[in-house]
Amino acid sequence: MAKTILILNGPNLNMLGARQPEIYGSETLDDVAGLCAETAAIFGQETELRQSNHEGELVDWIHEARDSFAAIIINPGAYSHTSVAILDALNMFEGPVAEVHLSNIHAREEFRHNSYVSGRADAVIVGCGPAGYGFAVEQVCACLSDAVT
Ligand code: CA2
Repeated sequence: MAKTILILNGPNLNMLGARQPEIYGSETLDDVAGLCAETAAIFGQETELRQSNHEGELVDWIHEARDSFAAIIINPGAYSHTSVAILDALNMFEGPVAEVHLSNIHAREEFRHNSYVSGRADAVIVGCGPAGYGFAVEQVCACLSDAVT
């Protein structure tokens, strides 16, 4: 049976749609979950979206993904710029990894320009808003179908 694509979201992303719509848009994380599920269905895949405000919980979920999920899409939020722990966990995962940022982190404050996670990601999508998650699903589905052909 095909494994699911795990979509992880870091701190404060549960507030999506409720605050700072000028930066992050007005769609909610539930809307993002719907977009991802619909996009994955086109490719015969399924998605599961999770969000945590805790670095260790994200690390635990990445460990879980090693046996239980086909690919990881991750918006690590502010942990992108600080977390070697999340990078180390992703380096232990063997499937495709795509990193998503709603905003263009390169056009924002300098401290947002580096993402540790980008060192492991197979694809990085920034500045496309919630649509970026859909692009990431398309990308990992393409990687997964390449892997079986
Ligand atoms: O652009 C992105 O997706 C970020 O990962 C979002 C993070 C930020 O720290 C990164 O530099 C870039 C912040 C997530 C905060 O999410 C909110 C959503 C709605 C309202 C307030 C915060």
